[in-house]
Amino acid sequence: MTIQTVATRPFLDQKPGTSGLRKAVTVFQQPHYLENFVQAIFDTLGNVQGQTLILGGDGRYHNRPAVQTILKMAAAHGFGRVKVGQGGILSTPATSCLIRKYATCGGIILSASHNPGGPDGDFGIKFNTPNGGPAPEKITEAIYTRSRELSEYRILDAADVDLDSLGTRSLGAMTVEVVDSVLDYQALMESLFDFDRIRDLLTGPQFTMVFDGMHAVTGPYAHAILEGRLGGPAGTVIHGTPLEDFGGGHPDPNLVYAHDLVDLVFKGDDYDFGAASDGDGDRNMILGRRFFVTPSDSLAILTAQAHLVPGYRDGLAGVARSMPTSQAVDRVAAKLGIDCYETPTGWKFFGNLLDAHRITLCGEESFGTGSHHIREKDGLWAVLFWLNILAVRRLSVADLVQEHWQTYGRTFYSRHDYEAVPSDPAHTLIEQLRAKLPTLVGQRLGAYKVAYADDFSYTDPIDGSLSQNQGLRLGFTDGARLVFRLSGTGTQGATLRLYLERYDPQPAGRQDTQTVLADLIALAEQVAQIRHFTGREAPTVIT
Ligand code: VG1
Ligand code: CO
Repeated sequence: MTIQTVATRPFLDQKPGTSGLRKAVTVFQQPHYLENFVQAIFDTLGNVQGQTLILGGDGRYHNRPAVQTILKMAAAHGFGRVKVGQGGILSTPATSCLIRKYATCGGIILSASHNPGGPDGDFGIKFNTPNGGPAPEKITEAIYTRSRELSEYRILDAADVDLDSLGTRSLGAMTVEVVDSVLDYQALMESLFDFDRIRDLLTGPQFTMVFDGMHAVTGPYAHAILEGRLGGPAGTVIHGTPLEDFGGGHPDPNLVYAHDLVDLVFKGDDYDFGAASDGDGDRNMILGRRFFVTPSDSLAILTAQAHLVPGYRDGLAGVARSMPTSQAVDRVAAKLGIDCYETPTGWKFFGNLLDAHRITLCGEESFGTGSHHIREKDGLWAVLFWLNILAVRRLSVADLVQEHWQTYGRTFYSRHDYEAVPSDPAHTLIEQLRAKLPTLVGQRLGAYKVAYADDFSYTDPIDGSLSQNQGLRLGFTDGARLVFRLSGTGTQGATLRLYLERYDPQPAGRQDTQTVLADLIALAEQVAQIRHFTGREAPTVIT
C-alpha cells in the first residue's frame, strides 16, 4: 500500500452554504471533486497525526464510495483512527454525539439533509469541529479558500474496507473501527429522558403513535429506540429502512413531503401522535391527531415544559432561536426570566452559546430543535422530548398546544418557499428590497406600522465575530414580522423564503393560519413584488 500524491486542479465552486457543501451527485462524481474538498478540510485542520475522526453519512446514493475515498485519504494523512458507522451510516446527531463522547478532532458527515437523493439527486459533505458542531464560518471560509488554490491531494492506494461487519481493521498504518450506528446515541437519549415513563405510554392502551423515517437515516435509530427499547408495537416506525434514493421521496419532514404520515394522522382516528425526521436525522415534525405543531411553537412548548424532563429538570440556562423563527419562545423565556438569543439561520451559530453555557435549548423554524446534549439539531431527541412530556401530562398534543396558547398567546406563523426560481431575478428582488428598507421605517402599510426594517446582522456574543446580510426583516409595531431571505442549501437556481408572523395575545378557537396571515401575505407581495421577480403565482411549499 503506497501513498499517492495526485495532481489536481481547483474547482472554484466549493463554497459551503448554510450547512456544508451541497451539489448534485453528478457534480460530486466528477474526478477529484470530492477528493479536493476533503484535502481542503485536512489542510485546514493542520497536523492530524494520530488523531481520531468520526465518519458517516445518511446512506444516500454515493455515500459508500465517498466513505471509502475519505478513509483512504485519512490514512494517507496520518490519522490514527477513523470511527465509521456500520454500512457508512451515521445520522448527523449521532455523529455529533460520537465526536463529543470520544473527544475526537472532528467528524465528516456525508449528507444533503432534506434534499432528494439518488443518481439525479443531491449529495453533500460537512465538517464538524471537536465540540461536535458544524464548523463555524471562519473555518468554512478557510476550507473554501484552500479549495481554490490546492494542486494535489494525497490518498492511500488500497482495497476497499469492509464497512458492514462491526470491529476494527487496518488501512495502512490507520485503524478503521466500524461502530454500531445507534448504541452511543441511544445511551445519550436514555441519560436525558424518562424511558420507563415513555415505555408505559407507548405500551399502554391510551396512546398510539407512528414515526416516519422517510426511508432515510433515522429508521435504524427509531426502530432500536421506539420499538426495541421503548416497546412501541411493530409498525410504530414506517419507512424505516434507509434507501439510497429515499424510495424516490423528498426526505423533508413537512406537511407536503411527509404526505404518507400526514394522511395517517390527519385522516383517521388511529393515531394520537405522529412524527417524522429528515434525510440525516436532525429535523423533526410533530403532529397530533389532525393537528400540526409549528416548529416555532414546538420550541416554545419544550421550553415551557422542560422541567418535566429529567435531563432538563434543573432549569435552563437560556434559549436561542434563529432570526426567522417565531417569537413564541421569547415569551416563554421572558416568563421564566432566562435569556433568549436571536441568531442567523444555521445551527453553527448556536455552537458558541451552547459551549459557553449561555443556552440549554435552541431551535429553528425549519423543523430543527436541539439542546446542549450535542451541537446539532436532533430529530429523534425532539420526538422523545415530546413523548416524555405527554407521558407525564397525559394530554393530547392539541390540548397541550391550546393550553400553551391560552397562557402565552398564539403566534401565527408560516413560511412560503419559492423553490428553484431563476437566480438573477431572485437576487434583484432582495437587492431592491434591501435598498427600499430604510424608506419604510415609520410608514403605515395597510393596518400595520413599520417599527424597523433592516438586513439582519449578528455579532457573536462569545467570540465577537460579525455575520452580515442574514435576511431582510420588516418588523411592525404590534410585533408582526415579515422576513425575506435566500436559501443557502438549495442546489438549483435560487430559493426565496418568505417568513410571516403575527401575534394574538388572546386567540379564539382554531383559526386557519393562512387566513389570519392573509393581509401580511398581501403586504409581502406589495413591498417585494414576489410574483414579478420569481415568475411564480404561488409558493412551491407552504409550511
Ligand atoms: C435550511 C433551513 C435552516 C437549516 C438548514 C440546514 O437552510 O432554513 O434553518 O439550518 O437548512 O438544515 P436554508 O439556507 O436553505 O434556508 V439541514 O436539516 O439541511 O442540515
Ligand atoms: Co437535516
